[in-house]
Amino acid sequence: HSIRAFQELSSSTRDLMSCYRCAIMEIETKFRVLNERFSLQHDRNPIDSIQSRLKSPDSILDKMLRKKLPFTLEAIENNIFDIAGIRVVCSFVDDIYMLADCLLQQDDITLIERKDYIKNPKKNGYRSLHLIIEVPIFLQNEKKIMKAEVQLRTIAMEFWANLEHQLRYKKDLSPELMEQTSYQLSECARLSAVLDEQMQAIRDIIEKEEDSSEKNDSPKKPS
Ligand code: 0O2
Repeated sequence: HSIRAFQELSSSTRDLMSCYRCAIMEIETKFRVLNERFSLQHDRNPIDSIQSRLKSPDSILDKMLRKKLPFTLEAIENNIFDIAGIRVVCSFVDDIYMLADCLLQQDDITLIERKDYIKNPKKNGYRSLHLIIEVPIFLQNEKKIMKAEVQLRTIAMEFWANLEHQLRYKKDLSPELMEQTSYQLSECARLSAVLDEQMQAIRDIIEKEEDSSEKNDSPKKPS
């Protein structure tokens, strides 16, 4: 019944979904530009990969039902903020915060909500920085403000989240095995956080060394 209700909105739903796709394009471009400029200055890419997705109708409907919302486009736009989802995977934790700050400094971006699951991981060990933002899109004759969810995470966080997501759907496990795997997953999350910390520490040492050798190499003023 609910799927039919959703489909009956078809033409305006398609229009709304197209607007979310445009928002994804805008935000992806912003991150590509930041990556390009950073790599020019620092000779390395802060972004490993960008993956985007439009939330599926089923998943939107699930969320509407969970939140007991009416099936109207207005209710979707005003309550479901992750229809446009952009995931930015970085090599280092510092790059996550640097990119988030650069994005939020842009004068067409408005921050609606920030959830820092890196500083405050979820109970199961999930880590990522989530930003709900508003971005303008420019259509033929109008400007529309769209909401989107940006998830920023390291390669290690992405690896863990993907595996955890796969395993969460294996529902035929016995309660004992469930408990054991939950414990093991939280251990893996802890190890992945240690890995991130150590990789960051190594990079910091290397960059410091490069900075000081650049200073030493720069031509000295004649005395
Ligand atoms: P999908 O398939 O990515 O769309 P809210 O959106 O605020 O109503 P919630 O769940 O509090 O609901 O939002 P939150 O905490 O910001 O998390 C939303 C998204 O983060 C999820 O989207 C996942 O992509 C990711 N996420 C959050 N917690 C976990 C976790 O424990 N494990 C993994 N693997 N991913 C997580 P969806 O809608 O669940 O799925």
